Amino acid sequence: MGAGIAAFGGASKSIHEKPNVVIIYGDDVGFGDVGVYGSKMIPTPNIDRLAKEGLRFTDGHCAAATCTPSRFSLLTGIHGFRHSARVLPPDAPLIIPTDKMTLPTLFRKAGYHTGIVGKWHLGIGDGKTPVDWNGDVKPGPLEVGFDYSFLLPSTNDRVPCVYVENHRVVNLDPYDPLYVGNSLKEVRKPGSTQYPDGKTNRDAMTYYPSTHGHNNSVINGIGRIGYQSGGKSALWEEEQIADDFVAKARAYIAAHKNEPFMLYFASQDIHVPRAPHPRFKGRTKLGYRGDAMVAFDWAAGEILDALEESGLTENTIVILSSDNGPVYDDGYDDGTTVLCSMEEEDRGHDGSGIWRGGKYQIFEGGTRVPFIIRWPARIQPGTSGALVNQIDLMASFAELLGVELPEGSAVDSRNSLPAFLGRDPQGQEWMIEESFGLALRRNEWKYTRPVQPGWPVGRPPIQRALYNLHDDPAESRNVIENHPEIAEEMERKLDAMVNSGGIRK
Ligand code: NG6
Ligand code: CA
Repeated sequence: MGAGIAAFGGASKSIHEKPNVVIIYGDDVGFGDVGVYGSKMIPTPNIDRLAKEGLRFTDGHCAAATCTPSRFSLLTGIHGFRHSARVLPPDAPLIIPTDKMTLPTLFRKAGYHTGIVGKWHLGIGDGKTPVDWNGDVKPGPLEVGFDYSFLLPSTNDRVPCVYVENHRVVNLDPYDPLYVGNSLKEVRKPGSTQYPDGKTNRDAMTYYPSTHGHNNSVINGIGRIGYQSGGKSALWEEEQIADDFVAKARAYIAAHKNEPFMLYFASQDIHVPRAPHPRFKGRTKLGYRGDAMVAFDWAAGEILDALEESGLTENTIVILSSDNGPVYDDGYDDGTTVLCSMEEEDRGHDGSGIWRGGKYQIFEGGTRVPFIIRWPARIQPGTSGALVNQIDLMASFAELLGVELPEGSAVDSRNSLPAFLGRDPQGQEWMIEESFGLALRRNEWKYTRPVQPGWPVGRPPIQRALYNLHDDPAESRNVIENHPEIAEEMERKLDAMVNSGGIRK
């Protein structure tokens, strides 16, 4: 059991109680977007408080530099590249295997109630029969271990722009059936509300225009990826999404305060189209993106308050992190690019902090994200430089809760519990970073290599390179010529990790 709960049996009453777990997951929130990680232009008092009361990692990672593979790895303990997990289109089927242990089934096995509120983006449906958006919308989260689910099914820039609670679209009018597809033809059904096509009707994009793509169905004045018809009464209100998710999370916490629970709270902030509630507008000088970050911080604070109101603060593990690094123009002309800088020029705010690059990129900014764990009963507040990754949460929770991970499940997840509890300052020795290619980390070294055969080429294309992050955090000097033996060793190790099929295959 090592550092697990049983090892602490008898010490005090609270130790016998299973801790609740709440994962607060930001979308496209970068390392440099949080006050305690160095942001000066975005106030994040709630996240800063969480960090002060918890353990803040400075080398904490999501598994990949985009959403779907990161979330896939968080919930399965498997690298996205093993399952071709890429950013999914709106009508994609469920990509989480239903026959493997997942993060929520692990918690279920330990006697927990499990809930998800927020963005899913891991597909819905079996891939054989089309999803019936007017009937039972499945298989989805309930089929891979969640007992309760309130979803934004894809992303906020993709259709359908409706919530799904458990198996049903919320507020759907049966006389205005909902259809979702990849072409206008697929969804042109008589009797269902038709939305303007952004390609032929750019004026319909009244919230702000799209810059590239995002010009299929225009809903709430915003062009989306994919086509939808019907479901008018079920449409979410853009500026209300954060409040809707917080209300559902609060209700979930209140309803389950007397049993152990695991809540995965996946905010849509600060993903495009950024549409913070009017009360957040103008709270920063960084426009929609900065204000959306204030909204995310507010939501985190609401969840901390909800835990406190239910008397759960002491024995709840709160993890706050993000699914990938920052991005400015991600398809809408919301003004961000003129207000922020990734690194070209100092405009006072850099979403990836001192790290290079961001979302979609193999540079550190792609996966090195805010990563904070608070557990007042067991974790000493502080800062840790340990190398940790969200993909290792499954094996770490398995260790903590005394659940055995079956062969073939969570094949890439390694026990990092001592690091997560603040007792191991090193963390993992080796760690894969994924984007449109792979990188391997070890101590100060980072080895990157070009795209896997058959993968889309990244922006910018990945080089075979070796960086020393200690001397060169900006990844500006490829020192592969100076240290060919280190690069070769890392390449061999990376090949072995990729080709072995995982540690629990
Ligand atoms: C990209 C979209 C981007 C965003 C991203 C997914 C275009 C041109 N860009 O394909 O706007 O939706 O996918 O973001 O369509 S993520 O955070 O869910 O990975
Ligand atoms: Ca994302």
